[in-house]
Amino acid sequence: MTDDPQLSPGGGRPGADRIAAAEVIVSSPGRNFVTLKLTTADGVVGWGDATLNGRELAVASYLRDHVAPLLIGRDPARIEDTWQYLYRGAYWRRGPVTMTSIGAVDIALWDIKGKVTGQPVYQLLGGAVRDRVLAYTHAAGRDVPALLDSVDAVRERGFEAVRVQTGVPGLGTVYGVSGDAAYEPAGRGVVPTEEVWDTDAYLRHIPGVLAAAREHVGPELKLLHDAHHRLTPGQAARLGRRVEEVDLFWLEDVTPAENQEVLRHVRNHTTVPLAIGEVFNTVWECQSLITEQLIDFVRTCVTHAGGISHLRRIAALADLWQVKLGPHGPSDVSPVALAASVHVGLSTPNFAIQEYMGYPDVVHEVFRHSWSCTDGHLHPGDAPGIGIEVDEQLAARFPYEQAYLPVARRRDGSMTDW
Ligand code: KDG
Ligand code: MG
Repeated sequence: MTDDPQLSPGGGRPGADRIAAAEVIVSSPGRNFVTLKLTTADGVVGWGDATLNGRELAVASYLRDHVAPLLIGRDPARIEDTWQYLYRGAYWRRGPVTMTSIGAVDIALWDIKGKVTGQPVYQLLGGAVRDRVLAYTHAAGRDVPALLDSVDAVRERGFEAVRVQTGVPGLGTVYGVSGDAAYEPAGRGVVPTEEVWDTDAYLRHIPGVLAAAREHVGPELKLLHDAHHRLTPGQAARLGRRVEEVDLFWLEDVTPAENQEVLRHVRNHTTVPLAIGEVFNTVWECQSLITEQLIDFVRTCVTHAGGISHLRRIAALADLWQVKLGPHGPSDVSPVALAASVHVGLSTPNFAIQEYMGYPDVVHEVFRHSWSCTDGHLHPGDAPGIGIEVDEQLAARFPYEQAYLPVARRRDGSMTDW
């Protein structure tokens, strides 16, 4: 700090351009979203996404109780300094709640900088390096015929890349095949529902499913599959080998990868492209996955991994090792975060693909956006900032409803990884 009474927190002199309000909006237009609104004294508004599926209120409290008071009076132009202040200035760092909060602030500050300068954020990030951003969406079915119908429907919408998930014989509900596209399987209620999971049954079934999908679509369509952290390194290595002929674009989250080193076993036994990282919150959680070239794609999300500034830092490290970015973007990542991610996608050389699950109409009405999705490609639009306007009155008509992803137990009743 300084002795000069004219200097305010965040550097510089107090003025009309300082952050005057930091508000957190929790709404549930079909599903829960946490949205940060920063307003400068002269009325410029910046939006950020702070949605953490199933832990929404923890982030809302972190922002309201611990971060908002620190932002008042700060200079919104100092994006990097604010990131460093919130990250290094707190003794308890990292983790999804902290990093999602920092991510929301960072996105909102980039939005303000764009509006103040009259530029879309991708221009401030160095300008477009591509004309549009490749997106993949989801196809799913309880069995193979239903899955192939779903793939056809996605192709008819113009998508060139599709994630394929199916039910498993003998199991009831299975991850990614809930039928409720709006909620990326989640149920309302105070306690999560429980599902039964059987890795052996999955491993017997899935290679045939992926082969059938490839046979059905021919060589060009990009096929992706998410194992959702359910395998050991040995199981993952065997699965990778068995599906090599399918020519997957990626096989996602084969292991939890909390221990990054275990991926080496998978890597040594299969050439199937590996994608990991939607649950990672910082570059340090994917550091050795990248520098040891244990993965091909890093899936960190702009919201959960510290915002635009930190996602760019992860991308920069990944670029040195020919690892590409393929950010998380299901329906629990709000249109605000999607906007931020697409600005990064348009301006980052090693950005490969953006997940895009889409949203029900009401979500588009609450979060009006300049981004668009046409023929399986996204573009952020050219509105200043990230290109989002939130209809706060409409959002207020949809109060928070407690909801959780289901949890999964093995046949013997023990818990399995999400
Ligand atoms: O909140 C959890 C979901 O975002 C997750 O299940 C989605 O794995 C997912 C994906 O790849 O979209
Ligand atoms: Mg996933």
